[in-house]
Amino acid sequence: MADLLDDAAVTGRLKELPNWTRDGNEIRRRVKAPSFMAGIELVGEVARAAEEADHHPDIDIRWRTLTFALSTHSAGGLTGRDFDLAARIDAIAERHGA
Ligand code: H2B
Repeated sequence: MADLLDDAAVTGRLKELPNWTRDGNEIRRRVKAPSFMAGIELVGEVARAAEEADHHPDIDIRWRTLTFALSTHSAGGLTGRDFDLAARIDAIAERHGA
């Protein structure tokens, strides 16, 4: 099981991910896609990355605004798996012009 990160480690990892903010046991990022369908395609690609990592974000879709939230439920907080997937979501968002 992935190790829970302490506050200092979370702060350190967040410095590499300026689009993400911490909200308690989660990190979250809002993404504005160029269109609704571009957002849906972006979500599809995030879903494939999530399956590959066996780690899954909560996803909120409102027209072309997407919110991704990550937490490691089995560890009861934030682990390296959340930050690794966050970096992948950033790369996917960038490729989709978001
Ligand atoms: N995703 C997230 N975000 N947190 C988890 O703890 C988690 C998950 N656990 N995806 C995984 C699946 C677990 O259920 C499987 C068995 O590895």
